[in-house]
Amino acid sequence: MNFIAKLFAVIQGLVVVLVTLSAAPALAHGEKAQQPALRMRTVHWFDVDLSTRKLAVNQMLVVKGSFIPSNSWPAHVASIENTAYLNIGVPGPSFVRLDSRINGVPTIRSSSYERGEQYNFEVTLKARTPGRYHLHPIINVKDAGPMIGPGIWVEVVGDQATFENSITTLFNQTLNLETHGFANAAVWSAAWLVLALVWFGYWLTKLPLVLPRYRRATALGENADEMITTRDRQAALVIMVATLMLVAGGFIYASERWPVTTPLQTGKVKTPTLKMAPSPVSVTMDDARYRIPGRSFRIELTVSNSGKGPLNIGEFASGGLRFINSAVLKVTPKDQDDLVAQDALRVEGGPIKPGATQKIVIYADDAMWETQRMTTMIASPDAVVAGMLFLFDAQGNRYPVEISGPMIPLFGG
Ligand SMILES: [Cu+2]
Repeated sequence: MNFIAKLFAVIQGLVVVLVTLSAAPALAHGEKAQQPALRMRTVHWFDVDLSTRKLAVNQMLVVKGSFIPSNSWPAHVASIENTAYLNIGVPGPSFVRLDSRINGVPTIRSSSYERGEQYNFEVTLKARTPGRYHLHPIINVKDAGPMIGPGIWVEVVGDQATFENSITTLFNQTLNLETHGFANAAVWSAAWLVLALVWFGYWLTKLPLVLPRYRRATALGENADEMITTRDRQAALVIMVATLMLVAGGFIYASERWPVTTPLQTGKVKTPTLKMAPSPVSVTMDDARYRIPGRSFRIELTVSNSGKGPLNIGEFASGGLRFINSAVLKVTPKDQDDLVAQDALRVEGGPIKPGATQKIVIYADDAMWETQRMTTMIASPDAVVAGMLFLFDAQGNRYPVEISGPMIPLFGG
């Protein structure tokens, strides 16, 4: 074997090893792969929950929650303030979506969402295919891609054969959307395939093809058109007339059969922002350091409280990870993949007294930074982090506020 051949053999071996290693059970579907900056500085999701974790085919599932587009949205990522669309990320067509609303507005179409404003969403799904799914709310931002919300496991039981998905049209026809139009699509696909095969078959009769014909065409140079015979032109004419007749005939038939049609609605709707009570909290992030060996985030804040009672910091949430201060807030994980660290937020310098402006230091320490691959943020050329801080008063009222700023990585100590 010469050197090149040996090299190829080694590469081939490596490929086999890599493919075998990657065949371990893959339950996640890429949520960890998204850049930390995209997860921390685009959409802050919270209160996401499902009406049930287990349901049968044909039963309804309501996905509810809130989101706030980040004020620190990266400049190089297309903005949610242009065009965005709320969706549900779930493997395959396992549900059908019957209704979807943001701040009460139906989101059949795209909309745009303002940074720093809160939006409450509610999506109603009907279970279609039995299975166990990791379901995420998603906002697709035009030119930027999907911004993925927290995932929750849901199980669908039953038999897909019993699935019903019928609608009544404005003309009182009942249509079964599982099968409606299928025969039509199949017949048209077959018709075009047959026509294409006839065209292809005609040219196959002119063997030998490809290289011999190419050589002949090259040899003939400017006179290569001589290779096209009168019979070829006649065949082309027949195929062309058949194609045009199919198109025109199909159009005339469809407009006779269905005289009234409404096109799919593709415009944009306007979503009003929520009228929120003025928040008593204002926060600036003075310093943020991520200590790599300790998987520890230390953030210095200046917090002002213009309210009437003391405020405590109960939660810091960033990039889909939730760090809870258990002295203030009790949170039970929804399932084994819920990204909640129930006792991972340490707060120094609180509570924030009414009327006061205080320096606070918070520590969000958990291995999740590493296991959820958030630590690659240290490799970002734009190392700015953002997250939501949730403050609580003595009555249990919650005040969400976004914090953001540059982050400095620490490699030791
Ligand atoms: Cu998932």
